[in-house]
Amino acid sequence: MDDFVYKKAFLDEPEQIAVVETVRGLTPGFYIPRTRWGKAMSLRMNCLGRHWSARDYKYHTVRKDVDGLACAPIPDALQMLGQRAIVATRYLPQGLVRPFDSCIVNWYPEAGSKLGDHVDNSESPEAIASGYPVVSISVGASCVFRMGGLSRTDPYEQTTLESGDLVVFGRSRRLAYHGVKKIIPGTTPATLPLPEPGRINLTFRIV
Ligand SMILES: O=C(O)CCC(=O)C(=O)O
Repeated sequence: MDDFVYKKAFLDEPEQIAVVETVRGLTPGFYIPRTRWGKAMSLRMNCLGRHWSARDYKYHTVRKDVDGLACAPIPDALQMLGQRAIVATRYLPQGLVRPFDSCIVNWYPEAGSKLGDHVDNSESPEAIASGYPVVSISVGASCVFRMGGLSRTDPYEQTTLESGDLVVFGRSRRLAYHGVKKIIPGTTPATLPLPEPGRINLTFRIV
C-alpha cells in the first residue's frame, strides 16, 4: 500500500453537516493566525487538544500567541472520525489505532486563501519517527491540494479535494511536502450550514 492515500467521499452529507456544526460551536473559537513575521495567514484556525503556534511552530496547552486561553479538547465526534479514517483506508489495523493529540481546524474563505507547501514537523521526534499517519478531512469548498516528496523540489501530485474527502499520509511520506494551492470559487455545497462560502479542513496528528 502507498503511504499516502486519498479516499473520496469518506464523509456523507449528514456527517459533513455535523462537522460544520461541531466546529462552529467550539469555544474558544477561530482566530486569524499570525506568522513569526507578524503576517496574517489567509485562513482562520482553531487548534484542538494542543495549540499549535504559527509564531514558534511548537505545540502548547494554551493559545499563548492568540488570547492566552486553554484550547478546547478534541470533541469525541471528531476524534472518532480521525480514528475511523485510519481503519477505513486500512492504513493500520484497528488494534494499532490510538487517540490523536491534536486536531487543527483550518477554515479557508473561498476567496484568496491558501496554505503554502510545508512539512508537518512540529511534532516530537518520537511521533514523527513512529510514522503514525496524519489524517486530513475536508468539508466545504473544493481545493487544489498538492502532495510532494521529502524534498521541496520533488515532483508534486495535484488533486482536487471535495467536501467529504480524506487524505492519510504517514510512514515513508510522514515528512512529505504538501499544501493547498487554492480554494475553487463557487464550490461550497449549499447544503452545509456555513455562514459564508469556504472550506474546513481537520488535520489530526499525534504529537
Ligand atoms: O487544508 C488542507 O488540506 C491541508 C492542511 C495542512 O496541510 C496543515 O494543516 O498542515
